[in-house]
Amino acid sequence: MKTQVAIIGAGPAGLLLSHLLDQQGVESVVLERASRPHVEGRLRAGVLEQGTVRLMRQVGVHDRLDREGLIHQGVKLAFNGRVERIDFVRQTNTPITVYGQTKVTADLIEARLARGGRIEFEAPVKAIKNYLEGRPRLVFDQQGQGRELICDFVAGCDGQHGQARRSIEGQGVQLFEKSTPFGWLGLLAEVPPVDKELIYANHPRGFALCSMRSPTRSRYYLQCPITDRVEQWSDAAFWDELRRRLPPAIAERVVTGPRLEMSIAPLRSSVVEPLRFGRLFLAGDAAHIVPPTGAKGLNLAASDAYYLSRALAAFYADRRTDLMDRYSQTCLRRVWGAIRFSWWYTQVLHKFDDDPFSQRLQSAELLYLTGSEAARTAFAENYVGLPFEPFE
Ligand code: RFL
Ligand code: PHB
Repeated sequence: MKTQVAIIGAGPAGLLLSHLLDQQGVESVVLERASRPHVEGRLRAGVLEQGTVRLMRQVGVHDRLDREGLIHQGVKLAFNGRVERIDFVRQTNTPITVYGQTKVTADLIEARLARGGRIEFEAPVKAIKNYLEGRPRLVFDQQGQGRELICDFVAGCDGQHGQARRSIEGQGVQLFEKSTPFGWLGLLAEVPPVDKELIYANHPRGFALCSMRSPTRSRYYLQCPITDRVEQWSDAAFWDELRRRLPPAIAERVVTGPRLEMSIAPLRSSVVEPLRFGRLFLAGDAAHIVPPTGAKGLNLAASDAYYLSRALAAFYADRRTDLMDRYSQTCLRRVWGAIRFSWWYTQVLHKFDDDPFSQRLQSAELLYLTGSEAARTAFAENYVGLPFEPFE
């Protein structure tokens, strides 16, 4: 099997990249380890930056997004028993769109297949060969048989535990990492959200987040020790703890219901540098992980896909290599912007220890953030998404 660009992974990064390349006349094949229902059912992010929505529009995958995406003009922050709102539109003239990653992925897969694109499911890549010199070759399994895909370039969009990240180990890679001792316990339920907007809550018992997937479906999160297991948490214990961490006026409005899903996600930051190794490029979670607090993971996957598609398209159109040469640098600038914001926001909202000094600092930080026009603008600018770098 041969193609121009071999894409490993049918997550948001790989799928969006295949669409963007197709639009610019570049052929690709996506190899995905998991089955289609598994990929489409993975419950993860929920917030799309305007830049991500713009890319979905650009590739013409926006019908359901336009119908079902919830446009939010701001978010609420609950702390010290008060609730403050930051208005994104007022501060930056830009809203966010609440639309689940499951829908993003399902929409991109459906459109890709409808346009004759190739996505091979249940086709795990076992090895990436010759990417430093010569023609790259992917070795993968399909229906119990070993197969090969020969290509000009490889896009490693296979997430944090994928083959791309494994392949580059020991090649002068720099790894930057910071972990936290806690995670987020998430619960999805078919109940109306407690508020029209997202509520991020800082509380002495720990962080809580009220989010949603639709006007009838809610997604809530609680900070928990990373050692907690989902089996330890009953639905009743989750709802009780959530209400304790919200201001009373909000807590009494929470509508509870049985879980559709419950899971624990770790909170950590990690970046590998560089993102390019000869003809292999890393994009999305394969290259970097952000704690979910800033809602940046999926959006960074989208901006990486954009930069990579432009660089590869410039090569095929005009044999230009400068954008590929700059790929790592261009992506990393936006990545570190998001890492900075997500880390700062995680620190401001979560309970790290019992030190009263840290608690006073958090309180001062939140009062400044919500009280100063300049701070609100800086927050909004980051939350709605830093600009994509112009290409020239
Ligand atoms: P993905 O979505 O992980 O997709 C990678 C794909 O590669 C496949 N794969 C392979 N395919 C072939 N051969 C191999 N050897 C392969 N190894 C792996 C995988 O099956 C998968 O389909 O990466 P991508 O495209 O970079 O997208 C990134 C986003 O998915 C991610 O940043 C966000 O979902 C992060 N994230 C969250 N982000 C938010 O903004 N808000 C959240 O609430 C949020 N919650 C989460 C998350 C990530 C989680 N992970 C990774 C476990 C919750 C969880 C649990
Ligand atoms: C979500 O709805 O899953 C969500 C929203 C905002 C975040 C993280 C996750 O910061």
